[in-house]
Amino acid sequence: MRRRAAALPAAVTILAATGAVGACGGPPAVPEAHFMPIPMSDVIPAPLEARPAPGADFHIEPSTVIAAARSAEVRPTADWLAALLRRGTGFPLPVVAPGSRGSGVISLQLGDAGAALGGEGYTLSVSPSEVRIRANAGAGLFHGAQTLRQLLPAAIETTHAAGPWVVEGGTIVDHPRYPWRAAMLDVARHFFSVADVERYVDELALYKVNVLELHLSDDQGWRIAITSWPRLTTVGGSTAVGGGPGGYFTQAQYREIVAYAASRYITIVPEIDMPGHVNAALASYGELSCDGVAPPLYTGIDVGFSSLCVGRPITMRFVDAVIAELAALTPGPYLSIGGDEAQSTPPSEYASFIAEAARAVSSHGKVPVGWAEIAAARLPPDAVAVYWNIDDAGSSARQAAERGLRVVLAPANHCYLDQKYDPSTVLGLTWAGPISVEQSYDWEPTDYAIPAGRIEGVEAPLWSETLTTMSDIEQMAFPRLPGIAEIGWSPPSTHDWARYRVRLAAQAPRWEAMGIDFDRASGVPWPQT
Ligand code: IFG
Repeated sequence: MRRRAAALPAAVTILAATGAVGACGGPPAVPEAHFMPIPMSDVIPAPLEARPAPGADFHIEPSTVIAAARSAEVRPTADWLAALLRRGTGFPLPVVAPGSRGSGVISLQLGDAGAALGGEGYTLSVSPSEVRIRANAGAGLFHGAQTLRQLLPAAIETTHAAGPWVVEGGTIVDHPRYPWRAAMLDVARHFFSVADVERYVDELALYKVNVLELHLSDDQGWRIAITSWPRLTTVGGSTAVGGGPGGYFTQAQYREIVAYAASRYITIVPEIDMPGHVNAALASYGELSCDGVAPPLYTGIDVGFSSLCVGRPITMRFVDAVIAELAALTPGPYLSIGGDEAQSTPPSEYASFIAEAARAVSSHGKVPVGWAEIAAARLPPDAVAVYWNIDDAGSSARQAAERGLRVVLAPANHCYLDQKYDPSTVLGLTWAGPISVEQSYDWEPTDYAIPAGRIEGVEAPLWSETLTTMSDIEQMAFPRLPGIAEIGWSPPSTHDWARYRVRLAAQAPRWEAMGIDFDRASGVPWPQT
């Protein structure tokens, strides 16, 4: 294991390396305490291939430039990378036309990266004169930039920090194992602001997550304005679990979130949960309830007690109107109809409702997504089923695969970030937990007897019954989310808890620099602060 400079201020580390003064100002430090760049093997998710080239390190200097075309495919990454590096180093780091020569170039190159890399893969080559990220598409350039970011000291996440800014020499060839590497955020039980959602998007981007499902409606709240059904938000969005003020996204705010996520190559999948989990909608429009009476707003955390009145004409008019408006606001290809825990919907009517709602999604140009129970219904072949309910021992996942659906694995006893780490965790639920960091990492999508060709990827849901702030989100998502992102991206051969826990611990200085309120959960050798 190559020694790595501890999280000392870089200047002190440099002095220690020269032996001029000891790391703490005392007698000269032991000679091997030389400045060491972050090793490629530390990157999370683990890259497909990483070949360090000792001594071929690249130094970002005041004279360094970023060479990138101004095309739509390249500009989001060039602008994002320039902003990060300028803020961290204080250097000008101008973005210049590609092909610029001279030393100290960070170049983003699009095209001819090899078909094996697909649209999300990249190569990263680091030599003393150039850092080169090459990819077939913008997403690959952006993922390469996240790897470059992780190869720089954590101080790059702060403002005008002291260098040196050294990137380990060598080459990385990388592309994801699965196309669907998702997080899910429940903004219905408790509402979160645009700023909170966009901060979470930035945190997801660091680990190459490329899908964020937004759980926009539930019993306790409806969180997206629907023009043709305004009381969904004015009434249905007016409260939350615990009786707080609730809230909702206007359509302009939702568009802002979607655009921000797209600039980080993250696709938003909006979820309107139905036919269950609909008390907020019923409280807004009594005509949607079978007895025609609007139930009171609900601020508890029970599930399974509400249902749309399936089979009634107004119900499908409602469903179609909501899906039509949401599809028009969503540039991504997917729209989720939820479908979970419909315990108050007559079982004989569940499948026909789901089939009709899925047809509405298709008719508005989107691919239906839902929790894996939807596999009971007739669905279009490209539909996506998200497996979560460990109480069915994987049967809903297998049924989805047998019916030709694409299956995303989100087994609640590994992926539900709303579960406590251990009994002492203040936040979180317990029904599928506790979920230690090891428990969240130590599983494989292939553990569920689903044909490999049916596995679309993984998802890490974060339900918000017990969460109210961004800090709460970060305490539950970090440090467990990066491991699920790694399972979705990296080759199974890299999947080793004993080595991963050390790589995970090395992320802590970066989270501290980013101000992420992560939980110093047990089982991980966190650096001493
Ligand atoms: N199950 C419910 C969620 C949420 C969760 C909390 C799904 C698909 C338990 N449905 O997970 O609404 O309450 O862990």
